[in-house]
Amino acid sequence: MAVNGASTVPTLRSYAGKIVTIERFILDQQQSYPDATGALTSILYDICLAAKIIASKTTRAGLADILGSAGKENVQGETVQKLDEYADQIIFKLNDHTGRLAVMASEEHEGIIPIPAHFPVGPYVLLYDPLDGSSNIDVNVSIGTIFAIYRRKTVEGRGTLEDCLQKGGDIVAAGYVIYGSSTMLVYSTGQGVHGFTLDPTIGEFFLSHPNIRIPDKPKFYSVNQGYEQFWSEGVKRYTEWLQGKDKTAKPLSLRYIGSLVADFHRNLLTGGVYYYPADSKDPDQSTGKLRLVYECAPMAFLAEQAGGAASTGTERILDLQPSALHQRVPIFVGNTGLVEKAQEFIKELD
Ligand code: AHM
Ligand code: MG
Repeated sequence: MAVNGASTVPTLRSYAGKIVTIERFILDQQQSYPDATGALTSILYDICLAAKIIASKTTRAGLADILGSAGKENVQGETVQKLDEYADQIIFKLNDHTGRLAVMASEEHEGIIPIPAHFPVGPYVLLYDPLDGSSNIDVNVSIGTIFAIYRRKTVEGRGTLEDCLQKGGDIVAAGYVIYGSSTMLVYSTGQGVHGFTLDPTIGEFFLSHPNIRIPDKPKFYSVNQGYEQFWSEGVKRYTEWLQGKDKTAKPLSLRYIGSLVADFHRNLLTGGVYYYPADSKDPDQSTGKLRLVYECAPMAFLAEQAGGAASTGTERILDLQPSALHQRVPIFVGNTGLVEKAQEFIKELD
C-alpha cells in the first residue's frame, strides 16, 4: 500500500499510453495476489520464451524445401525435425527442471509427461497443444500454441493423470500464441484477457490488446461447412439461422481458416461464433474433433473471460469433467447470444 493508503497495484487504466512489456504486465498482475509465490508468473515467462523460439522457427518453415523438409535430410546431411515435435520439445524442456510443475501433458503424447525423476516437482500442472493446425504450415496459414495451467490436485509426489484431468472451470491461467502476420500471445489469469504482440527485431512482447472483450455485434460464423451433410438437424438449422435464412436475424459472413487459434482469435476481436459439432462422417468424430483438455477448455476459459461463452451444444464446456486426455467434445464458442442460440436449436431438434 502507498503511504496514503491507496493500492499500488496497477490498474488497466494506468497502462494507457504506456509501453508495457509482457514481463512488466505479468509481474504487475501478480501483485493483486499477496500470497503469490511467483511460480505461476515464472511459468508464464517460460511460455513466452517458448513462443519466441517457436515463432522464430515457424517464420523459417518455408525454407524447409531448400534447406531440407521435415523428416528428410538437409544439405548438411542432418535430419530436420517436424515443427510440431520441435514445439513440443521446446515447451517441455523449458519447464521440466524448474520445480514449478508436478506433471505436464501435451496433445503430441498419448499419456501424461512426468517430470524427470532427477528434477524437483511443484504445485502446478501444464497442459498444451504445441502447434495446433500444423497441417497448415505447408501452405503458410496461421497456426498456434494453446496452453492451460491448473493447480495440482494430488497432495504429494509426482503428478498423476488425475492432476491433468481437471474441469476447465479450475483453470488458473490459459492462453494461446498465434503465429500469423505477427506473433501474438493472448492469455488470462482470470482477470480479463490481454494480448501482446511480439516485436521480432528485439524479441519482446508488448501489451497491444488490453482487456479484450468480444464485440457485442458479431460479424462471422466459422465452421467447416463442407461437412454439413453429416451434421444433426439442430446444427443444420442453427447454421441456416446464422445465415439469416429465417429472416429473424441478420446474416453473418462465413470465415473459416481451419486453424482453431486463428479462427478463435479473429472472432474474439471481431465477434462471432466458431463451432466444430459432432458429425457422422467418422466414428472417431462422433463427439466432435477438438480435444477437451488441450483445445476446448482453454478457449472456453478465454471466451468467458472476454464476456463470451462456450458450450458443447448442451453443456457449458468449463463444467465438463474430462475422462481421458484425448477426449473429444463438440464446441460452440464465441458471443454468448450465438452460443445460446445453438443450444436452443439443439435442444429443440436433436
Ligand atoms: P490438429 O490438432 O490435428 O492440428 O487439428 C485441430 C485443427 C484445428 O486447428 C482446426 O480448427 C480443425 O482441426 C480443423 O479441422 P477440419 O480440417 O476438419 O475443419
Ligand atoms: Mg490441436
